[in-house]
Amino acid sequence: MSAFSSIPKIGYEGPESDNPFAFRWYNPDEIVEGKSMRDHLRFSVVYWHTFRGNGSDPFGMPTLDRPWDDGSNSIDNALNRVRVAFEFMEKLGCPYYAFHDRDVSPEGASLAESHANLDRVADALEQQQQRTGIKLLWGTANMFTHPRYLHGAATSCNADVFAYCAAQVKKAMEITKRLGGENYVFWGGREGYMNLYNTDIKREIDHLGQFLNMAVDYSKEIGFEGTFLIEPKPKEPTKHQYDSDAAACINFLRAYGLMDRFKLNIETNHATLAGHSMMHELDYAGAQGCLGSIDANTGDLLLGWDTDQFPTDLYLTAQSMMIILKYGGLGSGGVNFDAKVRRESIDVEDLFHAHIGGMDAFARGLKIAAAIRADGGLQQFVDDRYSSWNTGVGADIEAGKHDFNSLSDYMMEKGEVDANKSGRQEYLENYINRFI
Ligand code: XUL
Ligand code: CO
Repeated sequence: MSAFSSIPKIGYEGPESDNPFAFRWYNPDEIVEGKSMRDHLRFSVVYWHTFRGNGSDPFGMPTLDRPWDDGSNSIDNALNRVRVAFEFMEKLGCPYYAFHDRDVSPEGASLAESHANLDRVADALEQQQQRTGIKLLWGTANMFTHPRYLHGAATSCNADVFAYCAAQVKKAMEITKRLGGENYVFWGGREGYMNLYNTDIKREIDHLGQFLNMAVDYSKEIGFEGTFLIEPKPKEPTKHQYDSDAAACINFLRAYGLMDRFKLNIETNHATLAGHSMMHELDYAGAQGCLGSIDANTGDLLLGWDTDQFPTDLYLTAQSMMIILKYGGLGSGGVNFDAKVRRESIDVEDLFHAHIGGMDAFARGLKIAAAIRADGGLQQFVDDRYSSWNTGVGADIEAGKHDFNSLSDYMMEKGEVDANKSGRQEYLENYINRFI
């Protein structure tokens, strides 16, 4: 029985099309900067929102019409969901997906039962991957929903919780490896605090460092070579999460000797919760060699929480793709739609509109970014802006040939700096608008 029989296979029809079930910009085989759109964007559907989201919120009950889901925690329901999920991704033409262990399979009465449930569902995932060619972008472990994580996961004050997490990540990593997952994500939803009076920050962060080093050791033991990704987020559900933004994560990775094994999975709505733009977070991570993957979504400027909306803003996608292209692409990462349809968007059709819109917005962002790069005017402006560093005293400073004494002598003789030039922000904003 098909869950989406009324929906056609989504194909590329071009910008003139008025078919809401077609791509107007995402043309998987189209070559941009020498690579297909499919390979640039590596789109991924998330299991947790798209197949487990039901429209409930802190104030209201489920609203979404998902006729295939009986709402139970049974294995049969989980297996049926796998079938539907792959039918959806096939129709959409999305090459990747991502999941948490507990999205795909139910928590059991014991850890052993949870593991066994995951094994059974992984069999079905593997079969569907083989049937469709759809691949796993990343796996992860949900260490935030169950009450045992109320004080944290690897940073819990309860040592048993740390041990439980080790067992859970061990299993999730094994399953990710088995399914050919290209990355493994750590999002520390409960790795933070609600109150500092009861919190030993030093001990908690040390434990997190120890935990991730154990994960690295185990990946070597089993030969899992996917990229490890930390996903920064500053708050929600806790008041403060230790992986608060790209800079905090990179400092943590350096402090605990994890830089060579980890990159970052940057999420738009998390960037904005941290008081940054997505462009800032991507550029900061890229500059430090840590740009791994993105969770593509957006927030609402008028709401201060993680609304996880599908991205449709062309400035956002163009800026994101400018930075991604600047650092040579996402490597083993992808554009993962960690986004959910609104509670009011109750039909299965809305799942298609949401993903088609996000994919088109990123495809168009890619083309805009490539056009800006091909024109070269922006890069030329930035190069010129820093040209004082290419010769003379600037080049000598960068080459390490100066100290405070020599610079003081230089400036004492010169007396005043060369004149500053305009930053031309308004000119550049107008320039970018020519490509949108
Ligand atoms: C939560 C969030 C997570 C991670 C995976 O805000 O983004 O879904 O992406 O655990
Ligand atoms: Co996310």
